[in-house]
Amino acid sequence: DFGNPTSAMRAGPLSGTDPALAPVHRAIRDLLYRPGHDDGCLGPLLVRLAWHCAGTYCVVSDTGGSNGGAMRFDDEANDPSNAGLETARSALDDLRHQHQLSWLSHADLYTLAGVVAIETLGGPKVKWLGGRTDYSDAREASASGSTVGRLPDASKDASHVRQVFHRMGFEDRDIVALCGAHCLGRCHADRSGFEGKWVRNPTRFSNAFFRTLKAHEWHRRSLGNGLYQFSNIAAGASQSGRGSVEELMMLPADMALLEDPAFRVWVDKYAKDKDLFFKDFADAFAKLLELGLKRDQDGRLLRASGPKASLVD
Ligand code: ZEM
Repeated sequence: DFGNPTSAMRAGPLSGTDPALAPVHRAIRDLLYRPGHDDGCLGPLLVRLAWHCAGTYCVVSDTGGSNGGAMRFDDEANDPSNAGLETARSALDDLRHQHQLSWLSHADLYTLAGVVAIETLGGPKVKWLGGRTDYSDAREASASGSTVGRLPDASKDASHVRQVFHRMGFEDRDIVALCGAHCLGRCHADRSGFEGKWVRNPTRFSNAFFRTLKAHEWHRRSLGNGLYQFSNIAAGASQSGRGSVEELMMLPADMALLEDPAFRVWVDKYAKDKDLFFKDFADAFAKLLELGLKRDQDGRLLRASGPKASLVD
């Protein structure tokens, strides 16, 4: 059946090692280095896109998740949590057009791009399976109810973080591992209201988020928009003191990982053991991208949250 072009067209690739995906991997890698973008790299934004596509999943109602590509339509596109992600979507939509990838769903491309970015920026290989289908229009996308407001709020504490990730079906160990993705990229005042980067090199996937979290004394800093974040530089630090230190930041929700004793166990382990972090992150990120997708032994979708068209009998 694998060799049957009709079924391949309909179902898309199943496995991340499908040879048809090699040029797609290359095209995504070529997209990463963008002189005009933050730190010259689109990778962190692509990782955030994949996470926000999948992180709307709810285990109880079996709604949300990456299947369907709902962020292409207004409701999810306009969720304030998704501010800034249109840049990532339009870069991938252009890529899909240029490389004639109509056989690959947007939902597959948005998740695959995150996986390719993580690996290219020095992170672990994440297992990825295809076969997601797209909602055909906004009506279909909103038919199963809105998922707006389901992503975590950075200004909140450990209990909020647990609540949101439990809704997806994750436990403490996965939660902390997933948050290690804050080794990549930045916060933007005009998107989330927070600003700055977590680690010194924000285009290299590593366990630096955990090492940095533990390495500094963090000082609360008000941002003038009602929000506050944490800085490695004290408010009163002299200009000469500042000169030699690069300013880094943590969100209140990042600090919760340090302050909550059960989260802290994993922060300590991942700060010490990069291989353990890479393994746990790869497992948790793969699980994130599969939320809502039920497959048979061969990887074919049996059932999926999202569009009805994705049901396979
Ligand atoms: Zn993030 N994240 N995130 N995150 N995130 C931001 C940026 C990035 C939270 C959060 O509020 C924010 C995960 C978990 C959580 C990335 C990946 C992953 C920003 C900054 C905020 C506010 C947005 C802006 O202003 O541009 C919270 C509260 C989280 C959990 C408690 C998980 C899980 C991720 C992936 C596995 C990435 C890569 C970025 C950087 C984006 C960029 O543009 O550079």
